[in-house]
Amino acid sequence: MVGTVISLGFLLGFTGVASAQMPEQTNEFRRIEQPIGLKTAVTLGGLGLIGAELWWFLFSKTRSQKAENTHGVQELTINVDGGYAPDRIIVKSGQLVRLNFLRKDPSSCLEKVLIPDFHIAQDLALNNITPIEFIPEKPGQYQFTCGMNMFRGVVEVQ
Ligand SMILES: [Cu+2]
Repeated sequence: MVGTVISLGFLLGFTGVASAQMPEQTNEFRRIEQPIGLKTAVTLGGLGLIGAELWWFLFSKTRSQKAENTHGVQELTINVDGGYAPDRIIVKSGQLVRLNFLRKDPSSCLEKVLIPDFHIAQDLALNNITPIEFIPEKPGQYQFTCGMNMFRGVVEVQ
């Protein structure tokens, strides 16, 4: 669904820019001059959509979230469904972290999660929560990945 909206946005974006510029490039189109305001609006609209597009691909997929601290445990649920959401987890050093991996994706790609820096390699049960605990001693960025290193997330220790 989201993918469809994105590609539609792309299409509209490029068509918008292309059609707005066409009258300047070919003689046959000169006669049906559109008001400059409309051309500008269409061009800007197109560029805006392309911009939104880029933003989506570059930034929106990184969803960062701070782990909730309850009774000395920094806890957070991570949805495992075509990737990890959130995929940037912010925690404090020197305190137990519990990441609750809720795996909804049946693909074997995501059946395992690895956090090499903490020597963790854990199988995730489908449609279940698998808690993973560790204590990050030093601030830094610690990557976690699926078994094949295709999907990634980061634990940012502050
Ligand atoms: Cu994988």
